[in-house]
Amino acid sequence: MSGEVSSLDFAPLSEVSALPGATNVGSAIGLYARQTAGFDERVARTVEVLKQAAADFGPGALQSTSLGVEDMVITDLIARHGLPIALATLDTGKLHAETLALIPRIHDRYGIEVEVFAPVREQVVHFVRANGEEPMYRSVELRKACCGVRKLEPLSRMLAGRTAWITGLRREQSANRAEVPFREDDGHGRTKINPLAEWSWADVWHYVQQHVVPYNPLHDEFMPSIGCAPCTRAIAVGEDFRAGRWWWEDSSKECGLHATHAEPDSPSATESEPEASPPTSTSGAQA
Ligand code: ADX
Ligand code: SF4
Repeated sequence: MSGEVSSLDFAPLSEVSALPGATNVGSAIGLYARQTAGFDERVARTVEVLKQAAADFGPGALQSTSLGVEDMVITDLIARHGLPIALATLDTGKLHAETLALIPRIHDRYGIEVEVFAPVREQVVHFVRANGEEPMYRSVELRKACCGVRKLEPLSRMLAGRTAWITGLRREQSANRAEVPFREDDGHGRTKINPLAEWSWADVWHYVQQHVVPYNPLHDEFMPSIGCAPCTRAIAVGEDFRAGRWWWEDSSKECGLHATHAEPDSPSATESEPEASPPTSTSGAQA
């Protein structure tokens, strides 16, 4: 599992998964963990970015964790280096049980509380009454409206009083994210810090293996990018990293949390729209 394999830096997920030596099928570590050239330097730069965030923003800095594997790596680094950075997550009400189970696991492992921000109940009730429980499949506008109620509104409360937020964005994740810097203006008066910007998928899993970082078991089921349950499926061989997110859409596949990296597409909607053909999930496909 170790050994320097420099040509694999930033390889697409499909190539990484196809490598000889990917023995432990069914384990994301077995499939993806590789030590590639410059790994230790990338870790060192990430630690510097996190330390600088703590120094520059103090209690104004917050780790925004989706509880996905990248965020678990960042949490491990925060804990390992004793950085005074708080953690918070957005519980949309549509997350997998496996995702939510990481909140107590983080506490058990690191002694850190994750503050949970949920949508406003009345807004959800109103939205569901107007549009149904799963309107996201009917149009991009309705999907974004759901993200608005379940993610963006709680995000604004989560970030209130904060000056910087730390995310797990990586350049390799999608074309939209190819330019992600270590630090940027989030367009709403805060600094967004992306300490894993230059990490590859192999780096992430190598770190998880090295440090036995707890992670969502859904990653072992070919879900590299995990969001809400109705909007996430497993990916198939050769598919992009984010192919399992909003897979029925031909859109920039962003929910608005990271608007600066999304294409400028459609606005929100709150009322019902005509039904389109239902999506078919390839859930369970093998990567
Ligand atoms: S998303 O915009 O498509 O949902 P993605 O799942 O790739 O984003 O996650 C990118 C980063 O956004 C995560 O590393 C995390 O910092 C933040 N993020 C995404 N979802 C959440 C969430 N539910 N709670 C807190 N932060 C989140
Ligand atoms: Fe709603 Fe799906 Fe957006 Fe989650 S990802 S808030 S379920 S549309």
